[in-house]
Amino acid sequence: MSRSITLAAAQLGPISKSESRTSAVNRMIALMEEGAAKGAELMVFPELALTTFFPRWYMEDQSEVDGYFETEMPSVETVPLFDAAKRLGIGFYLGYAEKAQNSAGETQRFNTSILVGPDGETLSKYRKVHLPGHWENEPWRAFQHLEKRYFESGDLGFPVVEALGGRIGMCICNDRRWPETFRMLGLQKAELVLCGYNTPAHYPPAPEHDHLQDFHNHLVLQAGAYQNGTWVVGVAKAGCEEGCDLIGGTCIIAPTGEIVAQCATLGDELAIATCDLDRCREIQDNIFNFAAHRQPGKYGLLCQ
Ligand code: ING
Repeated sequence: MSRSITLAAAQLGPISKSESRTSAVNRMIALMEEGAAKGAELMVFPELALTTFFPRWYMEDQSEVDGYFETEMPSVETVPLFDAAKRLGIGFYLGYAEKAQNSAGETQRFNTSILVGPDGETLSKYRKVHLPGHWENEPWRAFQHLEKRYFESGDLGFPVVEALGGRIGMCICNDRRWPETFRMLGLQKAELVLCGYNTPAHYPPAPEHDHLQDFHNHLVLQAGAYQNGTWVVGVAKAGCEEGCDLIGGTCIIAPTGEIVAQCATLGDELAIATCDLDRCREIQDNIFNFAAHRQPGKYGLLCQ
């Protein structure tokens, strides 16, 4: 009996600066309803899925910045999404900006994702480790990328949880570009890695690479899947959002590295596939059998 799970990669088109969280949630519920009708058991939404990608702007007023953060989850505006998930018996991955208090009472801000089960309970939380971009306003850029200014690097590691019949890990956007991300999950024998992203088509520090953004997106997702023998779901916030073109390329990738489903538009769209988690064994027991072939003793401290 195979351990199959039907996944819905739920791409979102642009979310404008003026669009309410309720509007974004309603769009996600519509996608969840569509996914449920097509047999989906797990919905994967993008990074920072409740608001526009606000790190594209320089803000000095902390209260303005904090307007993009959630202080609780579920929040008032996201309760309907959790309720829909329970009603439909569907789990979901959601990316959002998290404002939290640590044990010392200090405020912390993270670029966060959660995995929520079909009963509406949060099963896992991940906080983005690799924060791209810069700290201060750089007027030469067509748009800013101030994640380093608005977030702290994640402090929860790279958790893999047993859920929905498999071993599930999460990452967020720029994390997918770093092989360490997928290897940290692969060393825990992840079978499914969920990754939301907001990726501009234009990369100001190296515009000569702009035409490669879609290629690089699939390159890193497919490599991460193959080199760790895991299913990977990459989900975009796509389209022209407040004048900034974001790539699409939402896809579901098999442990072999093959793309088995992908979105064709830059709007709200599902890519759906039924994924046999036992197919991870084809890779994890053979070409990337870490116990048999990997040589951590030979990698030295440079690999720490
Ligand atoms: N966005 C981009 C990403 O890593 C980026 C930042 C774009 C880095 C293009 C390099 C090239 O996909 C986020 N949110 O991390």
